[in-house]
Amino acid sequence: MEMTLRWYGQGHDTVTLEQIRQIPGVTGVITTLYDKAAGEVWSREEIRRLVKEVEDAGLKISGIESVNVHEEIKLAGPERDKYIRNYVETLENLGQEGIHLVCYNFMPVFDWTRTELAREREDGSTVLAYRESTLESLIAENLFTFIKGDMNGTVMPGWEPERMEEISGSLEAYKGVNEEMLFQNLVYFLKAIMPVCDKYDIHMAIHPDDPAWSVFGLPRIMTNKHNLLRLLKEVDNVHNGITFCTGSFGTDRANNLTETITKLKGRIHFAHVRNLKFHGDRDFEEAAHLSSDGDFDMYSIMKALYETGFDGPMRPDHGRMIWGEKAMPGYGLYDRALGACYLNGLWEAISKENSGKGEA
Ligand code: DNO
Repeated sequence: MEMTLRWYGQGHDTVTLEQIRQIPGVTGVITTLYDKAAGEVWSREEIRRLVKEVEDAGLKISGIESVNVHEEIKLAGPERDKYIRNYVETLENLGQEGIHLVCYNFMPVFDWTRTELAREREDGSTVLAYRESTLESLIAENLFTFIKGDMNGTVMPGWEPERMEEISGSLEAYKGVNEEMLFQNLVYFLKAIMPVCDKYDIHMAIHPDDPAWSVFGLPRIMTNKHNLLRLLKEVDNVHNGITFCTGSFGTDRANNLTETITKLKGRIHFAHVRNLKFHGDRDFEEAAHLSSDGDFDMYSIMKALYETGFDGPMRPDHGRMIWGEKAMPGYGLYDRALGACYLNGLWEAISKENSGKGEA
């Protein structure tokens, strides 16, 4: 396992590479070319510049999150093959620059969805939260306006103003697209990109839908163990894998995290590990990483990853906003640094127990 932190790039992130370098045990970043629109080709020069910037700071790029998938591909629109060719070209360029992990999602229109970005907790920290009844009281076009005041001046992934401007048209385009159609479009996409992934040994790692159910009536498919396993089987290539995100997959309390990790053995290429605190079904907030602060048993999650031989990058996921920090909600430095240390501590203990060196 390699501990990493997500970094949005200079000019987009309030956190610097120098700060990340000082978190003990963090050796890599998960990053992206944040200005790229879905469907645009990433050139070798742009990728090389990013690699150099990260390496000059004493870190490495452990993977890309995300290379976004154009809606035409998700919709099987008339231009899907053109956008797949662009995606393949980007993968080719990433492969040539030594990058072997790409996280992406296949959620229509919206990426991850929350109804609050700064819910205040008892200790004064703020967290992201989701309440289904709030979502149901809003129309999709208004969600962005509802939450944007709490973005601390940042542009959040999946909530880019340009994307929001097109929202009505995008929602309209999905009328008549059901989950099976979306699933088949994902399979088509994966089959088309597997040859370039094989050539450069690029692990594709799909992110589960967040939350793990349909929002605003849009189809969502990466929501449960059955669908994840079905996808792995339909495109049975080790380069077709999963980003196991506990905080997304775990939003549905029927999803058993440790059992699913065990079933996905060998196909989890990237792990996002965080905790949730539930106030009811479909009503939760993002807690600190520590087990006692939320409802997940983080020790068991880490143990399941360890026992299945997980050896990819892991990152602490959304953190609380603490100590007066002003950053992109979920992506401040302080609480994610605490999360990285805690997860590294669990991992050290589990490794030592398993190598018989655990006794004091
Ligand atoms: C939110 C993230 C997602 C994730 C994408 C992957 O904080 O977990 O935006 O990066 O869904 O493509």
